[in-house]
Amino acid sequence: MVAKAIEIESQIDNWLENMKKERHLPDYWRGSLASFLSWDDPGIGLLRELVRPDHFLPEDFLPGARSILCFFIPFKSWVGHSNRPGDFASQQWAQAYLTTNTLAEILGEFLVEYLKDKGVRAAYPYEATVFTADNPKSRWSQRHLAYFAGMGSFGINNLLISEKGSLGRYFSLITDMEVAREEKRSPEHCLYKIDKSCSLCIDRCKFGALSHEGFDRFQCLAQLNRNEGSLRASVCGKCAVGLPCSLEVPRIK
Ligand code: B12
Repeated sequence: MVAKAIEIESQIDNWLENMKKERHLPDYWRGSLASFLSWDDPGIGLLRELVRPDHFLPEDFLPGARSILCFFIPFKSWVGHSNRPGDFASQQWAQAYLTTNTLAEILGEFLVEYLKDKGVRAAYPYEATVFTADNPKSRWSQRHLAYFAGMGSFGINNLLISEKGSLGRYFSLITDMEVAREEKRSPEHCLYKIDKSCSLCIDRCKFGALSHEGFDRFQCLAQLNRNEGSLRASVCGKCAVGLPCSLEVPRIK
């Protein structure tokens, strides 16, 4: 392996630090997490069942694909705290979302060049952000890929809880670098799934999207659209902030 996950993490962190200085950005991010997933991991075959029948396969982005580099850019606690009060998302939450999404594409191009210098071909899945209001599911699910790369477990709020919590954003690259085929699966991190000792995220959703009956993605999308009206960003995040799983793996009581 010519590039290790820990090496990629430091490349991401240095790049974000330079961007922050160059563009005088607020201090949004904690240190990133990265993990590689082998192209022939059984999880990849499941994506067309778990997400949507036309989910992309690695080679759709890169002929000769051999691995997926998944990475998580976690937000600092103040970003989450800013979003606690009220029913509408905070300006800071919206800005952190927009800035991180915009930079992620440029970061992706930087990593593609970085890997190219090491003789590795890579591609950035720009289509990952595309979905329609009638079917709010992507053809490249960053969480499910990161799950199969062992980066975390799903909370009852559908968010992937990494070792640095769920507060942040997941991205990925497809590469032709061979990686060890090992089934990495994270231990369970959601307290509700462990012993039903927490369902705060459900209490926090006031919009009929998240309940003990399940998740209504259309109710959720409707609230995101309401926020977009005032914040110019399709966000909410009330089910993600100020929770035991937001910033770390929750400790079992
Ligand atoms: C479409 C979309 C939406 C839709 C639908 C959300 C959803 N849960 O699917 C809407 C518009 C409603 C939405 C809302 C939000 N989103 Co959104 N969204 C996406 C997008 C573009 C695609 C998601 C997708 O394809 N979903 C597919 C369906 C199938 O996912 P699912 O129903 O949650 O999957 C469940 C099943 O698979 C189930 N399951 C059942 N059996 C099995 C078996 C196995 C083995 C497994 C693994 C799973 C499984 O477990 C999963 C979780 O419950 C991704 C970016 C990307 N390209 O991945 C961001 C993404 C999921 N969103 C994100 C965020 C943060 C939000 C919001 C908080 C808004 C905000 N930013 O303020 C809310 C939270 C909604 C919620 N609580 O689920 C983040 C989540 C980060 C994290 N820590 O997990 C993502 C990953 C963006 C990013 N780049 O980081 N979003």
